[in-house]
Amino acid sequence: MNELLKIKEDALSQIEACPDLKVLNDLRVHFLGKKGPIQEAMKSMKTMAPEERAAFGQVSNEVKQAITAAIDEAKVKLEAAAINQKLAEEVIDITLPSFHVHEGTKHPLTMIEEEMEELFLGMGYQIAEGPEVELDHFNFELLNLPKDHPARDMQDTFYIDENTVMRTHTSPVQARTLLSAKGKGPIKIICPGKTYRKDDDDATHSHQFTQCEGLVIDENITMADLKGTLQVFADKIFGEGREIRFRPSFFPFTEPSVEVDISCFSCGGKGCSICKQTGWIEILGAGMVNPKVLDMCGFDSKKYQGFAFGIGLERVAMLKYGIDDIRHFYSSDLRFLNQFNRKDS
Ligand code: FA5
Repeated sequence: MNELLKIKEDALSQIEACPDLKVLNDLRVHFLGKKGPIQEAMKSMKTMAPEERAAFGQVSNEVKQAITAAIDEAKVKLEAAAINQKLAEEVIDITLPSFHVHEGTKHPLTMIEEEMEELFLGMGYQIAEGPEVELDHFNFELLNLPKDHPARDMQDTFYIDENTVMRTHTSPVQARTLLSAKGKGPIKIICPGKTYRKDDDDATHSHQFTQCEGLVIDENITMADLKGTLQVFADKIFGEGREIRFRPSFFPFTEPSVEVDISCFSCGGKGCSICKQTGWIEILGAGMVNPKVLDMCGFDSKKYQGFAFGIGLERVAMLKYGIDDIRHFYSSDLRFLNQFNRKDS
């Protein structure tokens, strides 16, 4: 019994003097563990008389409980002390000058894209998406460009394999949207997105660029609807008072097809260096959806007609912001990008 009480006294004084949680844990293992002094003392119970054994057992339990309680209490104190010490060490000096955090700006292409989305959503369009790694079937064949069609040369293509390409334009989304509508109009979508062509990079060409496709399908849609829509687009993006004109062109997926020019926003049509003295700037390709495309994509071309257009967004941004080289968009040069702070535009 005396031995037990001595163990208790020894344990309690060591626990009280314990400097940190690690030592406290070592004390717990030592005093309460299987090879500890209490267990050792309890071995003598084997030789005790039953009443003595019961009394000894009771005292040893009390000693264990007292040590456990002292350890728990010390643990709470030491934990609090450790937190306080950590907080004291980590005091924040609020007088230190802060790091300057540079505020990002939106990329000019993102700004144009968002402006267009806002405009067309306001006119009841929906935004469609399609894959950038596209099947030849959607990029060409369903757009009336069968294999070996000479018009395929109009777009120099990155082939992944015989049947898979990096999409050369956003027009495959037309085919995908028509097919998923299962022959039932109306459809009004735009699709902004990345496009790829094996063009050599220069001031006006990039091997990766951005287009925004537009597609409207319904009964009784005419070229006048296309012209009215593009007039609204020109007014909104380039400012009121822009005139637009259609020039005959060719795309296999539209018939008739047009190139669309807007009157020069810089000289108002008189002629300047931006419009190469013509008074007009070409901004997009468009046309009435070729009935063959409608038929191939499950629409009754006798009942439905529609128009489509494809705008090069770098071209629009270059004109709108007076950017002279398309490569600026992809250089990640902060001196260029920081000029486009949305708050000022
Ligand atoms: C097309 O891509 C047609 N899919 C557009 C279309 C859609 C016509 C729907 C009719 C109906 P085009 O190859 O002309 O057309 O390209 C459209 C625009 O993409 C061009 O006016 C130009 O602004 C831009 N573009 C084409 N190639 C490049 C290039 N390498 N770098 C930057 N912009 C380019």
